[in-house]
Amino acid sequence: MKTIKLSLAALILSVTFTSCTKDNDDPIVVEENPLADYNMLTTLKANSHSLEVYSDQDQFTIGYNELFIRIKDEAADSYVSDADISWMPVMHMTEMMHSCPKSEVSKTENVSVYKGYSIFQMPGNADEYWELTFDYTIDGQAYNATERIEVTAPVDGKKKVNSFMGSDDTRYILAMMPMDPEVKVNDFSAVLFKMEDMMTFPIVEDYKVTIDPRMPGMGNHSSPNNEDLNYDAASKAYKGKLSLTMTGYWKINLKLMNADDEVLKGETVSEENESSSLFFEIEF
Ligand SMILES: [Cu+2]
Repeated sequence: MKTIKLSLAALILSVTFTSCTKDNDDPIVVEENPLADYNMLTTLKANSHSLEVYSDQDQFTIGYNELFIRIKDEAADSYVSDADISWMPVMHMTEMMHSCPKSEVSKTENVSVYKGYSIFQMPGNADEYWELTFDYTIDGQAYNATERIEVTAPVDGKKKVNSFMGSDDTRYILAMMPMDPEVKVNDFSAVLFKMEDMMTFPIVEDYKVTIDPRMPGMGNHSSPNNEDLNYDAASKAYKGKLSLTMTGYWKINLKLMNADDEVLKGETVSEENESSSLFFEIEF
């Protein structure tokens, strides 16, 4: 993961500049974009503000999207710090509307950059689309902005999110967190939510996700030293280890268990049953 560049160089530059131009009352402050290494996915223009949404990815896709937000005050031509931001993604389908799991929007070490994540469970199409709404407060004044966004299936076509009904008649969403797979024992994380209603998706704590990575193209062999995903309260994610012994296509078979170790979804892989109905995919 990239880190957000602090504008230290810009600060030094502007101080130097100011001291050399005592005649000029209005020194130019050169501000480096702290998100220069990211892609700007969309800009919402409203209330004389531009809300810029950035990501490591080059588009909104189904699954886990880590997003960064900046608010530009168009009149002052500067970025707003100390805003309070909340957001709501809503999918407008032909028969209904629904939201998706998402984090709060929080501040980062750079005062003009805010961040959060959103987990889209399905892509838009010609008749059905996602809309992103921001409610934000600057200096006690409340604003909002809404814009339609394109949410696409991942470029590599691999499954990174599961939306399913558990054996307890609860609908869950389980998403893999982004990782750069390598031939080694990798850190591996996922986030789990339940669908309380169309608009509410709380995090599910203290369940367990077992993993069984297999290479279906090579006799469905597995790998040693995997560790099942257990809930980590600090990060509110499920964490474990994924062992990948070679490059290629891996199907990571999963089972979701509740706190009583009852299986809510997924099956054990065996000679007779080559895969689970709950899985992620990786190809590298
Ligand atoms: Cu939908």
